[in-house]
Amino acid sequence: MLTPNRRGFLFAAGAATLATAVSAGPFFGRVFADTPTGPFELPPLPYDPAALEPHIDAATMNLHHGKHHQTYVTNLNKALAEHGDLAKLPLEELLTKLNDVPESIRTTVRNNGGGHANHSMFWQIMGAPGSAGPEGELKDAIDRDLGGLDKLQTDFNAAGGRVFGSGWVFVTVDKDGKLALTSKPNQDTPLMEGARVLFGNDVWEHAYYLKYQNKRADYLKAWWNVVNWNAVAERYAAAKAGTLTI
Ligand code: MN3
Repeated sequence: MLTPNRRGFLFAAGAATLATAVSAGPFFGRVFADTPTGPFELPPLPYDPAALEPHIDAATMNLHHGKHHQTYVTNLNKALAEHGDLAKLPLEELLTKLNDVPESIRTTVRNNGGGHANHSMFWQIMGAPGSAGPEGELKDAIDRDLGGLDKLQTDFNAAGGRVFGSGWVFVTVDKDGKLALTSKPNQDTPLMEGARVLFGNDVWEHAYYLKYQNKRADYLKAWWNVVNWNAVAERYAAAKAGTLTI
């Protein structure tokens, strides 16, 4: 039998679930009363799941966002359910304090917190094909620090090809606007070193396998068609202003 307290909790969680359902519609069916619904939440995709076709298919986007990313959020919230002090931290701060996270949940927080940060960035920096290339200060920085867009794409794709197993390729940006190329295994992110991510690409098989099967190089090449350079430029400006988070 449920205790009154437990019942009270379930009622409160139910109300929260209803509120979530109103704002996030399609995710309603995956929220359960005894699963914490916060503090971290799945951000909605900023475009239709089919918007990136033909380069990234809608089925991949639906699974990737609605299942994979949702699972990182759910597991992160579960791990932090009894660690209110850590749950209060902004994600980018939590990820720089992994050494302060209890050993019993540290790997879970690293993998799922990293996964939440990486994917939140990833949806934001993509968009419908046809974005104009980098312009202005962003273009200047790419020319200065990464040898221009053609060389960046060649080097970035090569780095993505070298990731053994699952991981990410990133371009980081510092407060002076300086850019650098790096890659990370699993769901690790430069945020864990206190750095900031300008943009990055997911080279886990779940990001491309439905459409590209084992041809990761084809996915890496096609992905540039859906980079939203306006969104990247906004992140670049935020980094220089010191306001870029995840
Ligand atoms: Mn992914």
